[in-house]
Amino acid sequence: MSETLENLLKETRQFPPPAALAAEANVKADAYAEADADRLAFWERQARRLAWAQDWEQVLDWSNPPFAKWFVGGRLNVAYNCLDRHVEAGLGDRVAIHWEGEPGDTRTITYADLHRMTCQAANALTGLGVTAGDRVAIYLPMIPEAAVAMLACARIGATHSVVFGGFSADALSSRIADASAKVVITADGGFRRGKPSALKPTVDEAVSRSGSVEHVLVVRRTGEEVAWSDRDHWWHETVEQASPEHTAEPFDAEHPLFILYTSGTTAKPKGILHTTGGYLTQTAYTAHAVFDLKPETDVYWCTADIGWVTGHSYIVYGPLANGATQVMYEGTPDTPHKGRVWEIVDRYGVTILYTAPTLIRTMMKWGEDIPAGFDLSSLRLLGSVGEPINPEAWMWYRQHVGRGELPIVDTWWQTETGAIMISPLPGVTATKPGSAMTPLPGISADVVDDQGQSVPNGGGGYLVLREPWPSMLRTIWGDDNRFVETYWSRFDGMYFAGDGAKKDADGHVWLLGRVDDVMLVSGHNISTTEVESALVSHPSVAEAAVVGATDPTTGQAIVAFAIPRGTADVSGDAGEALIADLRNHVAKTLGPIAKPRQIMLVAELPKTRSGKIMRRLLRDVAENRSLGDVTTLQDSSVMELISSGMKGGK
Ligand code: 6R9
Repeated sequence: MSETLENLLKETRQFPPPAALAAEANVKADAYAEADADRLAFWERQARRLAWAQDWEQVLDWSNPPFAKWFVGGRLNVAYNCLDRHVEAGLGDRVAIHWEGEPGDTRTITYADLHRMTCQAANALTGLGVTAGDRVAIYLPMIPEAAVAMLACARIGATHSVVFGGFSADALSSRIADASAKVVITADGGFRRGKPSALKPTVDEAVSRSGSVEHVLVVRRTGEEVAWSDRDHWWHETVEQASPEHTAEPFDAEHPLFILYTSGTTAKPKGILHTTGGYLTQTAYTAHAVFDLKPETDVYWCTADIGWVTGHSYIVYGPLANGATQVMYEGTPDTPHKGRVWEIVDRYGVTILYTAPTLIRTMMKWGEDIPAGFDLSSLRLLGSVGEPINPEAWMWYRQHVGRGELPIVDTWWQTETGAIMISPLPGVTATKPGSAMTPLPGISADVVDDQGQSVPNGGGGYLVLREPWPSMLRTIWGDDNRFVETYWSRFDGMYFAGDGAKKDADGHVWLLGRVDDVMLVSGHNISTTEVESALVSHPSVAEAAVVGATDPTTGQAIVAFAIPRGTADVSGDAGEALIADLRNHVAKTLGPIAKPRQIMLVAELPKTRSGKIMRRLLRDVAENRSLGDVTTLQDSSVMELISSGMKGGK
């Protein structure tokens, strides 16, 4: 990585925070110095945001690295912190969730409601024999019961494992088996793309293959016919009949809260384990600091699915620990029309929107007339997560969603980090389009070279974390060796995130994508992110994915897949002309070495359910191989389209 072309993109635009927001911001510039002066004392103060049944004796036990213990000896209940204490403080009538189903049905759920539903679910799970330490798999659509199920597990100390609704029976059964889940919570189905999409048949198949499941709890959402067996229980006949009285028992700060599987490159997914006290401390703090969350007045909306870590930390735990009011939406952004997201912002007066670059680029493709058709004046802060956000997508977001004035927080983090690690602070940081900027207070991230030496400003290398942080993963479920091997053995004493990054002349961090995706062209390391951003900076391109394909002359050659913007003419000769123009545009922006060998114009790109481009599959196409594992693909028909285009095309 040391050979990375330096500062390929000469991004010079910079936007200071709006003065009014800066003046009232939850967190000011002094937070950095405060945390630098005494990192552990800083996190100890953040832990005081929570209600503890018993204080900790030690902030951090790092005597056996990389196995960390935070807030040693402390005891607390996560659901108590997210619900009971707000109700006890007289906030029971505050709306916790404005929920909207894809067909347009709505529910308004207050903190008192959410508390009651969670207590009932906790009692029902206890009735099914679930006790502290047991694992419960959750396979639900984006309905309030998903949050209730998670909170009910937390309340009784059961460890939840949420699996994306939409993953195959294979993916679900291997996750159930790995965690030996005793109960599965699911629904008959959910609504996606304008029609019911069944879940229960997948659960039936997965459960029949894994021996551990004793009970399946089923929410009725679509009303479609489902097969039934002795181990199945309707949610409305068990949970909704259970007592709403339940006393939350405190658990150890290191009690396992949840397992969340990430797919990784090898076949067996990694069960990332998060625990209680440190996780809730950092998710609560970052929601407060990065989103400047004002629970009395804000209406917050994170568009993530609950099956992604973003849904765990920034729909369920972080916002609810802060007592926030939020929007939750079941369906896809183009059902029944392409303005659905903006219609929801308009209807609920959303003030803070947290979404992914994939959605922003999709909106670019659909054109700015669509957001322009709605009143977005309630918005005051925008966030991005999941992938590097290309500078032009960032500018489009600011211009067409943020009225050319709202701050954008580009938040870098991972399932493994549990909470946001690198991000602007909205009232402090002068942001640069495409940069996640600086590690948050209390976080020590760095960019290092092959030898693990910190690179100077202007240099590129590997992103690492030098010090343990409260919401760090504690291990890979059932596989301590793999935990050490995967994250802690590349560089001595540092956590290796697997991402490439560079520091600009001011020391600000730019993420360059997964190091596995870096291309080696004629001896030069070129990041996929930079070539993609160069393509997206062309006025006719909304979205692009770039891969390195084996090439007899250059080692690897750059192959690009580009989605034209709504307005671009791409038929016949016009398409050929655009491709030629794009190749030259990249060469001009980044240098001739980065000129793609081949560019394909496509309508869609293969993505995971959390919106990440699956470059691995595109590499298979570019190298004429049969496709690898597609179980985490959001829409499998996309690959057929792209493969046939590739064969028929050039
Ligand atoms: C939260 C989440 C983690 C990987 C991570 C990186 C990429 C996430 C990013 C970003 C650049 C950002 N990533 N946020 N890259 N800028 N703001 O996405 O978790 O699904 O585990 O993915 O996503 O490559 O390593 P997860």
